[in-house]
Amino acid sequence: MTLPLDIDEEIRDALEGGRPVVALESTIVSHGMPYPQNIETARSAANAVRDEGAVPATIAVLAGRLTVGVAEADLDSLAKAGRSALKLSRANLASCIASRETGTTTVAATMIVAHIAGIEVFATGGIGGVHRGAEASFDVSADLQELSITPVAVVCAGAKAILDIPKTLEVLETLGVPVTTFGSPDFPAFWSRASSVPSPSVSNSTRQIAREFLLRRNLGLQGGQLIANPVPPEDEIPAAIMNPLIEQAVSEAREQVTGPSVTPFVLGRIFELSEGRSAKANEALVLSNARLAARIASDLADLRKKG
Ligand code: PSU
Ligand code: MN
Repeated sequence: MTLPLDIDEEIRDALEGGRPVVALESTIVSHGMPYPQNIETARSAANAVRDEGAVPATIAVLAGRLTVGVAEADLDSLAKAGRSALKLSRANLASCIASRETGTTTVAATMIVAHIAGIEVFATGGIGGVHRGAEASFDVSADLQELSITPVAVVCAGAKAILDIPKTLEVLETLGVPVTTFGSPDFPAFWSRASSVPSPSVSNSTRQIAREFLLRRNLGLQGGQLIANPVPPEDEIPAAIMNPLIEQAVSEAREQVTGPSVTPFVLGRIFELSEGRSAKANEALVLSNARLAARIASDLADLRKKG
């Protein structure tokens, strides 16, 4: 059985010509932000990738077909579907294809599809991780395991404080996933640049990050790497403002939801509780990540050309 895979022509050309391509996920669109901010952010992220000279490739599953480069009209439908869209990760990707359904891809599923298409760099907002209270709930995102299996470099703004950041970094270390923060000593906490948790490694050079990616392939080390890009200073929201809202959202989630619904529920409640205040920061950091990912992809394309 052949895989139902549609790669947009511009993306296919770029990949065949060794030009830089950046994958973008779609669960952030359906489950990460409300409409219409979600579609606006998705559009600006794609434009930000183009501004830096790379080709954007938004990934989803449309009527059972793996789609690399979702067209504007389809992306708009996914944005409007919101949380009624299927949220796809490693566990349910194949069943969505088998039943010819439509779904949006999380970080884990986007990495899998990007790798199949030959895309090595991916930009998102925040990754999934170890949830607060995981010692009781065992809720650890499949994103972490995926980073240890699939060779894609993922650029994010750290992890939201809905997660337990020290535990998330511990698990990444156990899994052998390199974590590099771009230009700052702390692993960032999404809305805030600082988390008081030191990053396992720090870099100021996209070229060095690209070189590390290639070396890991040469060493035969499986898995990807995580690049954390702190939110731009002018857009950050102090932890003191966000923390009480996060506490409330997490405690409501504990009483009301389990499983894959936890992250979307908490993200939605934080948006409501902050009355959209967090939205501007969210959009700014996604754009900043898209730009950094495009620069890493360009360096990677360059290094590959030089051999
Ligand atoms: N964190 C965010 N925004 C998001 C997500 C996480 O700040 O949109 C989404 C991503 O798609 C991520 C997924 O891969 O949630 C993780 O879900 P879970 O914790 O159920 O693995
Ligand atoms: Mn979970």
